[in-house]
Amino acid sequence: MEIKVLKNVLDKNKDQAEENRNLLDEHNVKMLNFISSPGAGKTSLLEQTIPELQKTMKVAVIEGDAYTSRDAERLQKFGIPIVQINTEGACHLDSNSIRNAFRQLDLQSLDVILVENVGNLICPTGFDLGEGYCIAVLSTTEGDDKPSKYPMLFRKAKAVVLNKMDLLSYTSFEKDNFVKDIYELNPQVQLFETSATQGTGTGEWNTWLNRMLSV
Ligand SMILES: Nc1nc2c(ncn2[C@@H]2O[C@H](COP(=O)(O)OP(=O)(O)O)[C@@H](O)[C@H]2O)c(=O)[nH]1
Ligand SMILES: [Mg+2]
Repeated sequence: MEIKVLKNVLDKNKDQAEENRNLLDEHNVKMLNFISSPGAGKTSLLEQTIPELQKTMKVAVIEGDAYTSRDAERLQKFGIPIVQINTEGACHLDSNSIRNAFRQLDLQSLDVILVENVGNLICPTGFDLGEGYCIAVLSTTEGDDKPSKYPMLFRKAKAVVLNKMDLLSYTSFEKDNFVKDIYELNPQVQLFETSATQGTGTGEWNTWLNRMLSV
């Protein structure tokens, strides 16, 4: 019985995600779902990404957070539409909350929606939002074993951004192990190394992203 209930939840989510995807296609809007553990650097990466995308595209953000609007406040400086979703403790966004967020946006006027999911390496991965691609962010301070411990995310990601490269030498993070595990899980993945606070490595990331969103 319990299994049936869970399946229903996931089926319902999947159906709404497909509707979201169709709606985005109709309006020619691309959507990316940024997933990481809390503090890996999603918002910091968005702070490096939005001004570059803004040069050629109309960007909006959907911010997922358990309780606060702090990340949305950090992004206000870019003057773009931002919709905050507070999950009231839930550990992931779902496709219905994204559909509700769309109602606050003028999809016709947009080119790309960046979704910052709730910080968590497991739950957001099971809930399709209707995004085109999912982007995984991992930081060097979290340990090189995380891809093999949380394979679902790293299998599904179109790109993995290894952030906090400026701290690499202060950690025991073995980059070779990380790279080997990532490519074993996902041979097609795009891999980037950044320091989002220092703005290093973000040029390659932005170039790839711009190209990917322009096709
Ligand atoms: N040293 C360093 N700190 C970073 C980097 N990226 C983010 N941080 C810091 O890590 C903390 C969490 O970053 P944030 O972007 O809020 O992570 P989020 O929870 O994934 O959105 C903040 O204090 C950031 O300033 C980085 O590349 N290097
Ligand atoms: Mg954040």
